[in-house]
Amino acid sequence: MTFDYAPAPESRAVVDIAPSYGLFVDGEFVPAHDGKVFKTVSPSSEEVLSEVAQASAEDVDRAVKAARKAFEKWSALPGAERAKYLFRIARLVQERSRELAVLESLDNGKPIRESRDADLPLVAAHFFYYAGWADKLDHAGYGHNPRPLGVAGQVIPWNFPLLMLAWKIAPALATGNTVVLKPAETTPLSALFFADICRQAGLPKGVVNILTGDGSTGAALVAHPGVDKVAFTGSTEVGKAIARTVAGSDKKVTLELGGKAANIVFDDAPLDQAVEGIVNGIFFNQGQVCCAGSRLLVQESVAEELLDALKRRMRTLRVGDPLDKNTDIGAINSAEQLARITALAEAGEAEGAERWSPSCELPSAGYWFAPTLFTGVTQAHRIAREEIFGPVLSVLTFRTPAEAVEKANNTPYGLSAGIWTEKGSRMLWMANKLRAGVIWSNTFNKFDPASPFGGYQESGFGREGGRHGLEAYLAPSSPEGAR
Ligand code: TAP
Repeated sequence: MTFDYAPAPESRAVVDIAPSYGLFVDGEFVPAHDGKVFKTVSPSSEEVLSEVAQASAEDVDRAVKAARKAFEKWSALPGAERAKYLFRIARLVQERSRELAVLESLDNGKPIRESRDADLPLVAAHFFYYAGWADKLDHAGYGHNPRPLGVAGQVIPWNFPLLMLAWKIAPALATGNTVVLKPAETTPLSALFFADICRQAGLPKGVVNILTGDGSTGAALVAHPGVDKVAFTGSTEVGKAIARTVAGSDKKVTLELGGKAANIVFDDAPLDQAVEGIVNGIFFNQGQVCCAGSRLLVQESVAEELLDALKRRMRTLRVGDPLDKNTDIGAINSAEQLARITALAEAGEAEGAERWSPSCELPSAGYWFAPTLFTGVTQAHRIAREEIFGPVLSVLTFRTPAEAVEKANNTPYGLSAGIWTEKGSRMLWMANKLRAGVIWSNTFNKFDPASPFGGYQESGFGREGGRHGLEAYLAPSSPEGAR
């Protein structure tokens, strides 16, 4: 099927988007029980891309039952057999990565350079990585016969739709669990495309089910008594609601929530490199990244020099069409998110911080926010405390390493941090003192499927990625397996 509206530019014609999609349940695309649908819109043009089924509690029940039925055979398969399916999925993601990258950029608004060079390679890498684990679990300290938990109910956000799906589905399947996944309302398309890949890979029916819908679909999924494991990535507010829902049940839960990371630059840091790291830290994916380096802490003695260089670099950033390969900053994912960013930036000005953006023309249709820098920020300002989830950087200064630690840790979150210094001893000292699940040194936003990722405090609990990511989907099965 082709687009039934505006003529598709060349790069957009790479992927066929159907005018409507059903839910993916028990290996088939089916309409919602009550026939409800919603529209998914391209945030860069406000065009309707497709109409998607809205899953209700009945659909959740149907999908959980399908996953339960599939679980018996899937969990009984030897790990090496499960691995074959995961390897097949990984290869299909690679083969179809052009289509997927365009689809992701259309539905999410992120620059094609990022979806093509970051999201898609990481998605394939996750499936390859966990495929490699599937037949090794017996020998990796998980007991003689590690038990999967059963049906995993997974709810994901819109900022990395396909990558979050891979983080959730790959370890679940490798460990023998089956899945019901709900993508975010504003970015359902790549998950539905992935459902097609599951069919292409010959994955048994019911092992992966995709339910598109809104928050009510997610709430019904996490509350369903047939779900054994809940994996959630999203806001701290919804994470807390989910924790309350599952309290008292024996569901296992992992929550990946918000962040307010400090990117800390010392006076001995390679400043050019640090500028690139700061830009990547806050403008990658329009700053809609849970681990974004949204607070720049710079040592006072180099603050002026660093900020001059940063402003020069920001002037070169190109904001615009996500499908243009030269674009650095794409569209904000939704009108609601744009309103949230706008309100917080206005609060920054109202509270007395100094706002600066390079001059840049923003397209008239779609949701856009210019890259923005705030100086004169104090720890009391909302822009220093609250997650903005947009291309807005708050700059604070410090004099001593101890002061940097105190300011970096002055947040209810604890997901990530960055340190820029030439001194190895200082890196290690800082890494010990910072309360953050992930700490980067002289780099930022570096991801690897073999590394665990997750937070402290209001950033959630549990780890995804690496060997730790398997544990969230396994139960010890025998006394020797118990840890
Ligand atoms: P949320 O509103 O929390 O949405 C996340 C997902 O939960 C969406 O699929 C959403 O559906 C669903 N949902 C909403 N209400 C629900 C409920 N009561 N019960 C169950 N599911 C529900 O977050 P968002 O606005 O999409 O994403 C932004 C936030 O996510 C930021 O705070 C960001 O830091 C955080 N985030 C964290 C991480 C990690 S790894 N820590 C990664 C990405 C994002 P709808 O889309 O239909 O609302």
